[in-house]
Amino acid sequence: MIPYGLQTEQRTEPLGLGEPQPRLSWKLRSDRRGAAQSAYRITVTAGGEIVWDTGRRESADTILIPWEGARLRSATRYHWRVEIWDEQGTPTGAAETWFETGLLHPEDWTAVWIGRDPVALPPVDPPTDEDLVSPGPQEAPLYLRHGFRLAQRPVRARLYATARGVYEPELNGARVGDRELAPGWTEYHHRIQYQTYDVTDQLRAGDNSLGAVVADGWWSGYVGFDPRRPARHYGDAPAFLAQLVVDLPDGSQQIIATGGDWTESDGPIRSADLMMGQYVDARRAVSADRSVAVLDTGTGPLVAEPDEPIRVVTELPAVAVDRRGPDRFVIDFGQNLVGRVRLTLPGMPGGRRIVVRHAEVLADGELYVANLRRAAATDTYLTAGGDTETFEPRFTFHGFRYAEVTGCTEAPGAVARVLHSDTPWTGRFECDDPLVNQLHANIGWGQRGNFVAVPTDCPQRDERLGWLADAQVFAPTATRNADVSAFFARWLRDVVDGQNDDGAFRDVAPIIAFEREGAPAWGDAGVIIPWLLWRTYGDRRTLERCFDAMAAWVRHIHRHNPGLIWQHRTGNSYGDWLQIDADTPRDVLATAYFARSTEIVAAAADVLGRPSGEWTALHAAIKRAFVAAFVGDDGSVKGATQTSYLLALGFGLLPENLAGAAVAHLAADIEGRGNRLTTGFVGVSLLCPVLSEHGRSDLAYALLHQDEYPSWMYSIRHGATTIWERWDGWTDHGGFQSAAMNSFNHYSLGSVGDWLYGRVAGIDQTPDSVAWSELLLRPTPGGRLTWARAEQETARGLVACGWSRDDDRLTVTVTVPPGCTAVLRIPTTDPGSVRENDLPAADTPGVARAEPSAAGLTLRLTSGRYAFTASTTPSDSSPQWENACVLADRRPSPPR
Ligand code: RAM
Repeated sequence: MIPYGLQTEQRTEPLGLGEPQPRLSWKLRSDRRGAAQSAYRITVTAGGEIVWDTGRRESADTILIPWEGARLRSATRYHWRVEIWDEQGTPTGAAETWFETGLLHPEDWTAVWIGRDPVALPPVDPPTDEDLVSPGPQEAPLYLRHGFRLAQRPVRARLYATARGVYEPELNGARVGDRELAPGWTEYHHRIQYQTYDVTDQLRAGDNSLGAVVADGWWSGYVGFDPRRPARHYGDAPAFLAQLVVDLPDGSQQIIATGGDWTESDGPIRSADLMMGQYVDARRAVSADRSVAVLDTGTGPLVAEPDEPIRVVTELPAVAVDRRGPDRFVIDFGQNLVGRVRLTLPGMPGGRRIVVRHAEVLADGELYVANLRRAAATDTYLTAGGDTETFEPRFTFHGFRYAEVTGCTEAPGAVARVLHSDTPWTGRFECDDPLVNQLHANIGWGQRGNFVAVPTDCPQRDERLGWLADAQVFAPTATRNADVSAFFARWLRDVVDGQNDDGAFRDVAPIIAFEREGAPAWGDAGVIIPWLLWRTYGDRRTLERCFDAMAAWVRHIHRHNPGLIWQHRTGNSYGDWLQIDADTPRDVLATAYFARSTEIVAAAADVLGRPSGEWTALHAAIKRAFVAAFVGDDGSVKGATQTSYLLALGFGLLPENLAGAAVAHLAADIEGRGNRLTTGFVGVSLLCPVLSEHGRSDLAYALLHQDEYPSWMYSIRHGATTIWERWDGWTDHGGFQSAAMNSFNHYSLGSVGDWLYGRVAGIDQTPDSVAWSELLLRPTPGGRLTWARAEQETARGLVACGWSRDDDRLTVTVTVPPGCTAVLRIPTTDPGSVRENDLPAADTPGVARAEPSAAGLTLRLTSGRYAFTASTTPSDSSPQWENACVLADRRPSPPR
């Protein structure tokens, strides 16, 4: 057994950590059954000295162990090592990693904010949309520079930098690091993140120059669909702040910081905007220097960047370059993606104007851009002239599959550069149905494209906001695909920062355009996601930090709705957004979420050792009020929409004796429509999970395979490579939905991804399990599939589950990480037939218990890899069989 995947504050080797008491984690790997850690020892050194030694601790803990060592110093590299002992007490392995602190104290900073001097260059009129695409006199990006001398080559150098805007640092003319769109987007009034770079190798003895290019970004560019720019959201011009700390061989230290002695100038980038695109005149050099102005800070405090930066993560070559005229080409990258195009242009004279436009789809063979609304998404390049030139825009990103290039008579070389917050990818799902695999791929691409600094609704049009409901319905799926622990923990700070004095979360975070109180299912994300991070990653600290805000949200709803039916202060009350002709009553949806959030606050209070009685009682009272107001004696729920039933069942609001009837109503509605769904953003996340939970995986599979409108497969049949915003984004009967709101890359309806991992392949955890300590493995053969499998790199190690079936034999393979246990359900009508290598399951090493039932065989497993076979009959995936499983599973449990 070995420890691996060591992390500090949920990051691998973070440079510039800001947390004064970081938490240390590792994962475990072993092929041996029953392997478990019985003890660990952490030792930490800095500068050759031991700063923390836990000694041998008899403990199975591996996740987020809080720092108890000496107080951390700024700008210091800490090396840590963990040694572990197995369940026999035998030392079994060790691993090492490091982290480096950033500038931990405000007094560490000597740098000041600098920007364009309004006296040296008086402001011009704010640019119009047209100016951005084809700029007028304004010069948006700042080219900043400062020369300095070093007596010797440094032994170590760190650059700490940030911007009001987005920036790329440069040292001696070369770019520093590989971050894109730093410092990302936060509630800038509350916090602005700085980045740390190791620049030791980019400095030399003698003359050096430190610089940066700074563009508007979220700070002063177009944000959301608010037409104001220069934005009054944050500020009207970009600024920069940097501090270079150089350690010289003689032990001295030299600090170079932004200040009034820096210079500023124009350069080839004439304008750059996240939504509008970039305009470059490659003939222009960085021009004469002007002095800069020292600015006030105008932002919240500087904080270290706590999560993965945005990077160009992958590249896709063009799959087709189609000539459409003497100097016009349409390029297809084969995938709707987020990033930009890198063009390699054949030699041509200087000043040729190359224009690149982007679109997600084609209409009549040409780019369809109406749905981008005011986002011009147009990059313009005036050639320098001469041999081959390369053009790749910066400080902007687009959502596209197709690009149109005009101005060049020979076909350009084209590569799509895909960028997003670089959350480590952790999940894999596969089955034998290529359409289902395509759905899974579409969900993954939706996640990539919309995890850009904050979780956004869409990446292409003039919106790209951190919508809360979208995030909460998709978050469980996101945690399957990638390690989004640090990403969401950071964004939750924006969510909490956005809460108003009355306790209301908002619809979006950071707050742009939507200042109203959050709507039901939107504001509730502020409660649901911290709980999800606790359940998935064991992140108690984030739960603790969010708890008061979570409780304040529930109090806010309660205060304004003392009758416990949430009908007042419902904000924009979007309901089951984008449902299909099945408008769930707003009070049903709202009250269900009120109950849900209250239930989570009660569970969180228990976890944190705070009083929970008030919340438990309130939750019970809301449930009673829900039933009294909305539920009939026959199990019907007001509105009788699929989503009415899904909320009532999924959030456990019905009395036990009515659940079966409600499931029957739900199933009848789906079946009555020829196995079609009507759910919008809110209901869809519960659809397949609730059906499976109530013994109707057969129906969940029917919805999965459905390819008539509305369905997931309908979009795939029409060429979707990402999840669409709307079931009817394009239909045979109506063509395009209204361009006013029709994104082809919105992750919300992709929330079914969680069910693909959790039920189709079968990876879940028991209700009381935290961070996958006790797995619940329920492989669910069904639908057209003959096999499915998934793997997930969890906080404790690799979990896998898969199944395959032929006429009469079912094979189930699972991996349980060291220290974890699993409850594995093998679906068979003949529990006695379950074997591993000819041994009956009960006698298999690592099987702690085998419980046969009408539902199949339930095995309690210790860690290890297993492969069981069972005899199977087609009836093994029938609803009756599943119902037996469901009954066996029933017991009170905290919210999932
Ligand atoms: C749309 C957004 C988002 C949704 C809101 C209500 O504008 O794209 O997905 O949450 O509306």
